[in-house]
Amino acid sequence: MFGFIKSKSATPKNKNLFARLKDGLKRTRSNFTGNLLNLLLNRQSIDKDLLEEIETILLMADVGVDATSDIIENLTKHLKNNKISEPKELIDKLKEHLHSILQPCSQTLDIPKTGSAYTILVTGINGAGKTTTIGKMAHQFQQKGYSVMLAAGDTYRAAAVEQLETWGERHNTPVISQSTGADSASVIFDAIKSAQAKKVDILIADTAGRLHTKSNLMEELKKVKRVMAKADQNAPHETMLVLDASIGQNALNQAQTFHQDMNVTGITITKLDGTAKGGILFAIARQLNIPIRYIGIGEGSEDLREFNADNFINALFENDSQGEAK
Ligand SMILES: Nc1nc2c(ncn2[C@@H]2O[C@H](COP(=O)(O)OP(=O)(O)OP(=O)(O)O)[C@@H](O)[C@H]2O)c(=O)[nH]1
Ligand SMILES: [Mg+2]
Repeated sequence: MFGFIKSKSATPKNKNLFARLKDGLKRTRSNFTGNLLNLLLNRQSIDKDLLEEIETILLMADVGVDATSDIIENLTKHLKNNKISEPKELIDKLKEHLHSILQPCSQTLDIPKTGSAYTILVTGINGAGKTTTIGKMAHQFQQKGYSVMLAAGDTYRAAAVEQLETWGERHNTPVISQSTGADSASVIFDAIKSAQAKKVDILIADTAGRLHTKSNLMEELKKVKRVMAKADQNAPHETMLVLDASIGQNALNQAQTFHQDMNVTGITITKLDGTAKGGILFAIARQLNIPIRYIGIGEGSEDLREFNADNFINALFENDSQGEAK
């Protein structure tokens, strides 16, 4: 039903993963796409209130002002140019447009397995989910056959090093650390040198959480980046920003400031399982056009998913009979 995005025949494992994605997104499904579908399936005729109601649902779901006006404009044109009598005929158009907003940002990390220490610098505000995301990513990369090393670059928060070391022990991943209070840039520099010497495929560096509005802390992060480039002129290969979806539009402000200061090359959006504000992905994609690498839909290792626009849209819209597109 309402599917324009082709689903390949789903294996039981894919079905299970897709069901977990849908379940992880259930609050956004009910608040956002659930409300849209209710409106379009139950309304008998198209009037000017309908577009206003669609607009309100989009704004309430944190899709953001710009993406919402694009969508309403697109629907208005579609209504003008086509003979449409029933609201439900708008569903595919809406789905298609939402998909087209996310599609350019649907780019997974493509890392060569050459033992040349591809470095990922992970940044974001306090509690966004950086350290947890690093632990999950490390596990997934190892499962794909990459060798991984972690750098405990959060030398600020007490127990941050231990938290990363616990993830390291869980999956047998080496962690390079110094004591709390050490210089973050020097820990990460040493880690790059060690990863190069050991011919590790991927080095993931944690950093301390910091508010994007604190300029001294952002300067410190820029210094980390400069020092990394001394160990490898292409490092960091990926500057990843971790954003907590549950803060809605604030995530957009954070992303804009981090991007100005750090030239972010990839985004991970966490905690989608606990929020109805999943529409924030559309706002971020529309506004920043930076690849969304992963989404977090829970606390387990498998609850970090490579972001895929087809799967995300299908999971938001489709009924239980449809499978994963990938
Ligand atoms: N439900 C849910 N919880 C998550 C997700 N990602 C992270 N968390 C939880 O969010 C909390 C904070 O995660 P951390 O990884 O410690 O966050 P951080 O950004 O490293 O925090 P600081 O180091 O203090 O800046 C932890 O309790 C995580 O388990 C997610 O996708 N879903
Ligand atoms: Mg942390």
